[in-house]
Amino acid sequence: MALISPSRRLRRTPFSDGVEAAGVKGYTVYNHMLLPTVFRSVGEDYRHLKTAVQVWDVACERQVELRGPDAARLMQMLTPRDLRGMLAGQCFYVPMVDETGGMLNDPVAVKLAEDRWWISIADSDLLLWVKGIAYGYRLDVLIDEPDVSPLAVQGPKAEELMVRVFGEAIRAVRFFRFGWFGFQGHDLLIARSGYSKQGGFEIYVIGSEVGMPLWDALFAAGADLDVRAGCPNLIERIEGGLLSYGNDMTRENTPHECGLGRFCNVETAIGCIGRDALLRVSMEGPVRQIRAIEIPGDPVPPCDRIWPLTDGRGRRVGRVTSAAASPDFGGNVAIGMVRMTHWDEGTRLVVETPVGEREAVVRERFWL
Ligand code: THG
Repeated sequence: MALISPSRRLRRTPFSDGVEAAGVKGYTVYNHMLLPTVFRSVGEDYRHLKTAVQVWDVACERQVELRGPDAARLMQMLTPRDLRGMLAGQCFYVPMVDETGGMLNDPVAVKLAEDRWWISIADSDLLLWVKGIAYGYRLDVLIDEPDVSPLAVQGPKAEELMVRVFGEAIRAVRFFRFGWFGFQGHDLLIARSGYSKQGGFEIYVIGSEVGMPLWDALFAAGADLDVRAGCPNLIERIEGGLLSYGNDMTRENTPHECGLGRFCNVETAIGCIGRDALLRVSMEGPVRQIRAIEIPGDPVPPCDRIWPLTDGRGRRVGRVTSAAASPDFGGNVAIGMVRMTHWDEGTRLVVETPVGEREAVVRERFWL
């Protein structure tokens, strides 16, 4: 494939110098920003992520900040997940939908205070939707994209590395909670979260000044832990069932189709946009849903377009939207959307890949 031409529109991050020095081999574009996709090879990065600790430049997980008296009200308008029980210091994975119930984003909501929230967005221009809603409803809230850049520390040795840099207190941070930690005179918000199933933390770095000093400190402290630069890993995230907005779901899908019904409380999320549409789909249930798909045999190429799923007789029953060869499961792991008639565990289907037809088997999940 050709190179990506750099320009100001394709934003660098506070950690880009470190990423380049570490020998990044591939990038994608996410929220108009560089996101590394591979350092050594996707397979080598995968094995290392599952055994050691990696530092990820995920600055592309941009924050949409809501600040002001109407911040909490606006936040509840944006998601069908009930936020009434959410405390400052918590993070919630929240589907966001339009008035038809179509997925607009699947961010992590970070509650800093009753009147101050961050929406840590996936790859869509959510800021424009949020500003439009606030303006249309004349809400008393300021909305912008602050200069905040998440740096993730992921892997089984992540906690050990974090303790060395931030102290023992980091151990007390629970899953999807955060605390404030000092580093060279800067306050950093650190949550136990991240886009892998290997455990770890996300450091929300405010401003760009402390980016490289923090990057360097993590590598200096973790030399004997074999800390390496890494990135969200395609194989590991498919195995873990972590969805990718724009790949596995779009505005065409409801949260229920995406298997995100457990993050929707349509009865109690009063005031949420799309509530009427979602009340219908949550009553009737979806007629297609995201499934883990196994594609036995040789490695398939990257899934950069829809791969149709058919039954044995050539009739269309769904699609595959992400796929990768998995060293630990053998064959290929994939994510797809499958019609109700064919979504049961063990159903054998055919997937049309760019390299020809392959067997596909519906799975409950890849992870345990
Ligand atoms: N961290 C932060 N921002 C993000 C992501 C992240 N923004 C973009 C993207 N990732 C948003 N998508 C997801 C998808 C899955 C999860 C988080 C963000 C996730 N899911 C867990 C799971 O499914 O096992 C836990 C969900 C839960 O139980 O609440 O972590 O990664 N800052």
